[in-house]
Amino acid sequence: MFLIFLTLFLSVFISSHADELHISDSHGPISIMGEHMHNEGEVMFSYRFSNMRMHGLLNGEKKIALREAMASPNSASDNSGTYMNSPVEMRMDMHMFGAMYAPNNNLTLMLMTNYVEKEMKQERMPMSGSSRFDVNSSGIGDIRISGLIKILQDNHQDAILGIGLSIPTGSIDKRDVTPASSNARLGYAMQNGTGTLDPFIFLNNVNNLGKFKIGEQILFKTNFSKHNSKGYHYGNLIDLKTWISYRWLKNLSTSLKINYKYQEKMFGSDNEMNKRMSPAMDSRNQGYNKLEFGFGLNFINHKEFMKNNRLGIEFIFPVYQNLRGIQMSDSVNSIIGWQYSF
Ligand SMILES: [Cu+2]
Repeated sequence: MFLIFLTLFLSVFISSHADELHISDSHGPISIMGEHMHNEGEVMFSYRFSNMRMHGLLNGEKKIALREAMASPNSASDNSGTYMNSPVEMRMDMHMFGAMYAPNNNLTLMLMTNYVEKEMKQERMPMSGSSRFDVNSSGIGDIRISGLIKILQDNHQDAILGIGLSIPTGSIDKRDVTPASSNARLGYAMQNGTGTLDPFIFLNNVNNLGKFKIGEQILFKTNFSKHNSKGYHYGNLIDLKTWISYRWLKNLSTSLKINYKYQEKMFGSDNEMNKRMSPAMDSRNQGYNKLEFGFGLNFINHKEFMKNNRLGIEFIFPVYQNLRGIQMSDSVNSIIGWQYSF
């Protein structure tokens, strides 16, 4: 992984002699993928680092205390049993690697993969002394390939149809030490992938109003292969984004993004995850409606040294969360990213 990154970086220094200057707002906020295409023969590499934090619990829309969560019925025992422990907080660091290539002006191919590092803090029920423990997992996530097809492109508007496939390269058998076992399979959120082949389709539109740009993206992701090897699959995902950006300078723009996400419930469950153990192991506690705001900045270097290298930063805040069952509540997600095309 490191070698790939090093190669990318070297290729930047060798080939950074494009004549024209690229413009800051010709790409959308850094958290959005597939919002631009490339000209024939162009290649782009990207790296994004995202740090996501979750803290505390929600039951539906309502805040719920850890002890309350542990006293709630699990879905394993006819609602008569409760949970033995509860998640307290979670941190996820994600390194995202991307490549784009345009074989012609009407088609851009995109490849994305990532490496995740996750940590979840849990608390045991009062009967077990309320002690806390951490579980960790890391590894490669799922790979996403997609094709971006030009629908319309002129001075005022840019419309793209994207069709893609998520390939289950991420592990769904991540394990760690817990008070109950020295080698327990971790909960759904701690796994690195979905375990299923998931096709997705999206429409992206950007309207160009001089220094302002307004964009929309509608994405729908579903599932081909039904249950994965552990007996479950994630439900459909609908992801709606709209953003507005303002170009202050040729090399600097800022953006405001609104993102609505609907994740359907989970189908099936992993038999090795004990639903009595934790809300995080109970497949009933999956799925959500979420609304987020994102504040972003795009910068593009116009100096000779590392010319046309882009830097994007975005901070994403949850505005509304309606979670299915008991789940951890999102707090801030920060993303920083680098992009370079030649
Ligand atoms: Cu690109």
